[in-house]
Amino acid sequence: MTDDLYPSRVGGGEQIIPRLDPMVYGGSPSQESPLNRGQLDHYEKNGYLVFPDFLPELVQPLRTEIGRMRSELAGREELVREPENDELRTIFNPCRFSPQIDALFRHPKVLPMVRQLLGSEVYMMQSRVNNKPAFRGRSFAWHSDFETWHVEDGMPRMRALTAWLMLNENTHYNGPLYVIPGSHQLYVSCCGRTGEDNYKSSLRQQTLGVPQPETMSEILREREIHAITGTPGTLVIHECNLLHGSPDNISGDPRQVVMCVYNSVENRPQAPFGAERQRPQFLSSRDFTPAAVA
Ligand code: 6CS
Ligand code: FE
Repeated sequence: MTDDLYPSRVGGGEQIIPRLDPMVYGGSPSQESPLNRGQLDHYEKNGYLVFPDFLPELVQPLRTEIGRMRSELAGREELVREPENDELRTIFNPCRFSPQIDALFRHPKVLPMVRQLLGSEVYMMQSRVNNKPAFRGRSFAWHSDFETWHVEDGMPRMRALTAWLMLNENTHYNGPLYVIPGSHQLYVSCCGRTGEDNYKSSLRQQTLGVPQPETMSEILREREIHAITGTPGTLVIHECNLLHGSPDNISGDPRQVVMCVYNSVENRPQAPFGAERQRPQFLSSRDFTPAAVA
């Protein structure tokens, strides 16, 4: 077992500790590289990249696929409901149930960028549809994805990212993703301990791995919150340790995005660093086959 470089939920108090990993793993970009120096610098500094109008032609077919999965998967544990009502919040592992969603995340415009940022072959660790219905879609608390993947899934290092596609307009009002640019450069070691099957409640409402208001105030003293907005077909990539969250959707417009987490094949999870058992495969795949372009 490797050392725990990022202890969290191990019974101590909450503290900010340094990041020990690079943010961009690929070396200098060449003429053929999908991402140029300016884009790599933006990712390194801010922790995310936005590609407007990236794959607009896929939006309608993917929305149709999601409609189909909603009914076909009814009753399965991949479907997660909102904390306060019965609306659909998340569909996990859509890549398993939809060849078209699987193809999106192996797309020749997507996969090479991911490999470049992570500097290796990658495997698809988790996929999901996040659904924020009009009026009733609920928030996601501030968190670093990596914190959960480290503590609950055993991901050793920060060498993963999430790519996601907007399936309708993401405005300031319909519960868009909030990010804190630059926050991926520090790590919040959180308090508490992870109970058994924490995921059963955390996917509806996360309480562990959520920094306390005092820590968030400290982080926000020198940083800002940015809402990621865009038209359908916009692609976003965010780094695994970027602090992010999103507010309730009290607007009349739904918000729906489809996401995929890629992890470097050189960063295989091991035993969880802060939980008794690994989470199920629909949350953290143990199929480490390098993703191939479709
Ligand atoms: O559980 C996960 O893998 C992801 N979902 C949530 C709500 N928080 C942590 C992580 O981003
Ligand atoms: Fe997240």
